[in-house]
Amino acid sequence: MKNITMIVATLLAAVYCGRAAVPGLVPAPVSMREMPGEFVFDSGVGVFCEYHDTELADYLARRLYITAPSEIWSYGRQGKYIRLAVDKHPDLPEEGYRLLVSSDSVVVSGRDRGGLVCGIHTFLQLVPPDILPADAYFDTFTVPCVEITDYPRFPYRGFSFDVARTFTDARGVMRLLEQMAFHKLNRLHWHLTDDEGWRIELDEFPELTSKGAAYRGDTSPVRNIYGEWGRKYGGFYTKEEIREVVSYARLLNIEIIPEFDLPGHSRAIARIYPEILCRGGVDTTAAGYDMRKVWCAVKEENYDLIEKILDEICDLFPQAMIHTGGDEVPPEQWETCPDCRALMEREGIDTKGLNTLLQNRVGEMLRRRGRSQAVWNEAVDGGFLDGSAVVSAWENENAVAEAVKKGYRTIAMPSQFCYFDMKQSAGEYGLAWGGIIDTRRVYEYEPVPMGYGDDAILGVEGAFWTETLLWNGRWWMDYQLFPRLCALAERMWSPATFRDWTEFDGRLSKYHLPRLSALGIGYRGSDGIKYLPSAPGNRIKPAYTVSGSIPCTAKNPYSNASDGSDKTFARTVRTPLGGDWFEYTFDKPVECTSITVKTGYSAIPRFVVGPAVLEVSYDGENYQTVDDNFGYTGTLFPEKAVHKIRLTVKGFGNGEEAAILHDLMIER
Ligand code: TNX
Repeated sequence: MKNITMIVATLLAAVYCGRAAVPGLVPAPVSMREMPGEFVFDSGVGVFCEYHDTELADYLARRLYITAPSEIWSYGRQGKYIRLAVDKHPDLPEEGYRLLVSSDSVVVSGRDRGGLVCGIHTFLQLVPPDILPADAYFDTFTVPCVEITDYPRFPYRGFSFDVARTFTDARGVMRLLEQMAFHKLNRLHWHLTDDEGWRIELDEFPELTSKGAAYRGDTSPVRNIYGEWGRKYGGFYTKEEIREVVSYARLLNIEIIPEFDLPGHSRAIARIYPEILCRGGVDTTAAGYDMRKVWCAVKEENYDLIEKILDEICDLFPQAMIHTGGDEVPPEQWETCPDCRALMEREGIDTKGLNTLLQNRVGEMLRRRGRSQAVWNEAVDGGFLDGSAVVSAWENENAVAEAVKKGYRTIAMPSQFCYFDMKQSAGEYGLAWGGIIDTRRVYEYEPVPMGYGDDAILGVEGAFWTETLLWNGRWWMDYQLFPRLCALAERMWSPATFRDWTEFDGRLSKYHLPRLSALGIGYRGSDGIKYLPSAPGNRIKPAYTVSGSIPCTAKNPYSNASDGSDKTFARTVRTPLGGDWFEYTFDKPVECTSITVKTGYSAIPRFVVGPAVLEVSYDGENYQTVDDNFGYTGTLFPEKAVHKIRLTVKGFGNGEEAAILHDLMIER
């Protein structure tokens, strides 16, 4: 009998221990033992912490809808409880934690505060997904008894977010922070400046945000790009908002690395201060994609200006690292500047060397302020950058290997695996220059260059560039990030040996995607269908024809906008001007919940129809206005069966040589 018990116990241990038993945590923990029994949460359960800083206890209580105030822990407590602690755990690496769920208590104990935050988020993945929505309320729920010991593979687990190309307000950034913390990411690389926008308010230079580096279109001095002609759009963060974001990030164990991108990608600031350019003349190009401008590397006044900007940035971001760009510096502007050429000749360097030289000066400014510098990999192409610099290696895996070889603290983020503005399959929206990147490709990525150990790199970073976000709308960001970010989080956190795609994919769909849904996060299903928080239902494809006042090209006729394919489009032979019109006529009036009209080229959002008036007709004769400031896309929620939809162009049109129309997106 004893033998049988032993055999059963051994078998159970085999089932409960090790990889096979991991019940759907993402990223997978280093070790987890399931135990019999469960913790039954009821209204008597409170959250306790062991030190006087109760903010994390309050945070967890809020997430679990515990209304009783969090308390400081005292030994000898009776009853059920959740206890948060920071124990030194000398055996665990930084940000490690232990989580013990037994039938009468939950104890999360971090090696440090970061470890505690990671442990709390593991616990939030153990509760039933129903508990996660912001408006959920449950008297009782259960959590399986487990013992977890966990710690990260890399100290730097980052995500880079471009708010310059398409602005996302502070609330949207805080939503991203929550999504990052849920996946144990700990660095937000906040891309705040670029050719297309300057998003950070500075006291010394209020014109940067007030005068138009933050806004485009309408009455702002900077004309529009990315389509929405005539419509004012954009935005910036006030200092107060930045402080709020920084403080929320700190709560969630996320350090923010602000990026002031220079010397390239500087058109927005140069629109306000043209004197920073080599040839100080006013930038007369009205609009267009990717108009890259470069700071003159010689003018001393430029360095004074950079000092002042860094003063304010350092004041707003108390943590150590500041990113100063250095990527994609077009050489022509320096090559044609007599002063820059003289400097290059004197120093015996080319434009790459000049980039490194400039970055070294900027790095020196940061070190004087007690800060460290991060740069894009091009900044170390032209010579030696101070050894303390961190290199964000983005161009390809070779750039990662090179930075490691040169001895820099390196962040691996090759675009071929880590850029979530890339398409997930051939027929979808998104860029493709880095390749088509599906979740499996991300999951199977190995960030450490061949022949090196894990400590050769500081960590890994995912990135979302937003040239295409404006065109596609807000939901698209969720769609591009999830579940690819879950896969990358596993590469950042879980041991290198955990690499079983089938297991991960199963864990994702069985356990983790339901959590994302519960949190209101949209994602791409493996079938390519978008699952959105607002659940638009199924797409239908009723027959209709498209016509207009301008002929289309032979290659891209109107019928391309009604052929049932999102890959084809109709393209007019000339620019649409005020009074031009386009019409979608259904063969039979269609009953549906929504119709989305999409215009413009999908890879780079140009050739939109707007500004225009979008109208609907239910009887085929009379029209009602849906949107009198249509830009590139618009959705109508019809009251009855729709007969026709019309777009009438306003004002000066889109200012480009053509307009592009896509199939309607119709939801049942
Ligand atoms: C390259 S990543 C860039 C960005 C673009 C991105 C688009 C990097 C340092 N430069 O400016 O937004 O490609 O995918």
